[in-house]
Amino acid sequence: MENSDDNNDEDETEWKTSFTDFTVGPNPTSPHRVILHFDLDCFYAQVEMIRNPALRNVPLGIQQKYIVVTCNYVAREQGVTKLMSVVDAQEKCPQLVLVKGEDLTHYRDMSYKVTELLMSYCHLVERLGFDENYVDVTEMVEKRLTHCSSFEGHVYNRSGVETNTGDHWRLAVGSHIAAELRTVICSTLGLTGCAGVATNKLLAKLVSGTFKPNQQTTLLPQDVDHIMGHLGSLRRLPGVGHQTSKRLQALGLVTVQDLQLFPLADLVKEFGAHTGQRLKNLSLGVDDSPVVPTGAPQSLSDEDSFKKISTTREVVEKTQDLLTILVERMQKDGRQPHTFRLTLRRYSADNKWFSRESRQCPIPNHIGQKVVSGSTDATAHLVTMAMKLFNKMVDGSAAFHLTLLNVCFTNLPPARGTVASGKGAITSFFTLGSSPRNSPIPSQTNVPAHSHPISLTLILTPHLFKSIQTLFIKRNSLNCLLLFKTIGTLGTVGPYCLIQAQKILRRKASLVCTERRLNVRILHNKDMDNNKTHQKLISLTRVLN
Ligand code: TTP
Ligand code: MG
Repeated sequence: MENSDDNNDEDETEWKTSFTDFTVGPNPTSPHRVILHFDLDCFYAQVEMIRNPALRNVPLGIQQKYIVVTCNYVAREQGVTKLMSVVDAQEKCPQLVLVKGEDLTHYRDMSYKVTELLMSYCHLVERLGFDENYVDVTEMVEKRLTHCSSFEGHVYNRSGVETNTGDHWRLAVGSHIAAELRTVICSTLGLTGCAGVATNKLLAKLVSGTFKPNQQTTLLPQDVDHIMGHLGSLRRLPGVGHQTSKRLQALGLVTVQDLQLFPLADLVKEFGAHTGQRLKNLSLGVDDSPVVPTGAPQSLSDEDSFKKISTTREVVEKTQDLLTILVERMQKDGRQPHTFRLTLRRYSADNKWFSRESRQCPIPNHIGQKVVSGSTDATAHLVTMAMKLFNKMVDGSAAFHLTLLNVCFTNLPPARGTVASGKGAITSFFTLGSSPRNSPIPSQTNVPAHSHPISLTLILTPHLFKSIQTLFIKRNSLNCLLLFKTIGTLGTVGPYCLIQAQKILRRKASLVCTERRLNVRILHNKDMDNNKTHQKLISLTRVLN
């Protein structure tokens, strides 16, 4: 997804920048990497259609302010597009049903569920915005003993159904894994999406939307020149934003092909050695960047844009509204923030999108503690801090015109109980059960369409989390059992049920544990419905949910 200026996911982008300076997965310069890129279909619209199935068959648009940020595919067939103005969309499609999409809570929650689900199959998952994830499945591919003779889904620029896999068996296996993961996402969460399969992140992202919706495409190395040569505008290159493309344009470069042909030395002169080389590589489809597992966010923020705020009273009110929600999110997260940042955007006719200014200050310990404990006066203290920062940027006694305010908690400690692996790698999620190393992804045949998953979520106290974490570290059956006994300390289930639960869970389940929550997701099918133990498990989930 391309972030709009008004999109509140600043903290989302910071999820992926946390641990970029070390290599985690397989060697990123290897030509044998298999990278998947997933992009959900009309994401916000799908979430709304799950919340209200009556919206499934009507043209649906998600409205933020005066813009339809996305719409379902029924609306797209009638000419509505993403980022169309509401007026234009209604003109194109008078029956368009509009749902307000300014509150991101449901989208954010679903977005994390998708990432967590992918992480329960492969530890190398990197989030990109709300509805995209990269997954490095190189190791999973190597571990599959079968060399596929055909590809799942489309193969870019090739029409033959049975493309000979030849040297590309890894990509072919990757295409099967992509299809299986799309099936799991659909059967578990009810979401469809597209996937791209290629040898690096850039190419996987570029190829994934070739056929939409709910389809997937693999790119073979011999077609890299073709896809790069047909991109057209430089803005199609992930990583080339508005500012960079303006600088490239000043050098006379408009298309990706222009950049391919432009001398590297001249790029280096303009951008420096690192960025110059990176731009050149991007234009050629070369991308060595590793898939960096997503860690806990390093900041949490919220913002709102508006036509005009020009009085101090309005600033106080808006800041208070934003902080009330942000403090709630911070409290759920459980970590104590140490820095507070206020960002604003002044109206500027000529440079509408890039005139943000920020000031930040430390959060005194007693206020940080109030935030975490959910104390009611935390917001009031923070508003006072915000106004001090505001006064450093704006002279409230003179006329001013703001179009955006953003409040942000930064300098968050790493999630407690994180598991270190490799050179300082931290991941706050860890999985058991359907780990890719232990068990295959349920394929389309063993996750029938009528199957429906059971999920239960336990909110963990620090003590419970610590016990569970210890048990996760050594994955053996004794520890599985202990794990369920630990859950049993909640006093709701007897040991017999736990043993049975564990047996079932080992067959078809994934566990994802974060510092605050343990998610147990059980993929089950009709056969299991008659099973007595399974019934017990269902009642267990009801009690615990
Ligand atoms: P996209 O993946 O760009 O769009 P989409 O998932 O709605 O549709 P597609 O089937 O084409 O992938 O963006 C993901 C979500 O992000 C989208 O549902 C709404 C939101 N969004 C914004 O808030 N602002 C934006 O500028 C865009 C493009 C999307
Ligand atoms: Mg999408």
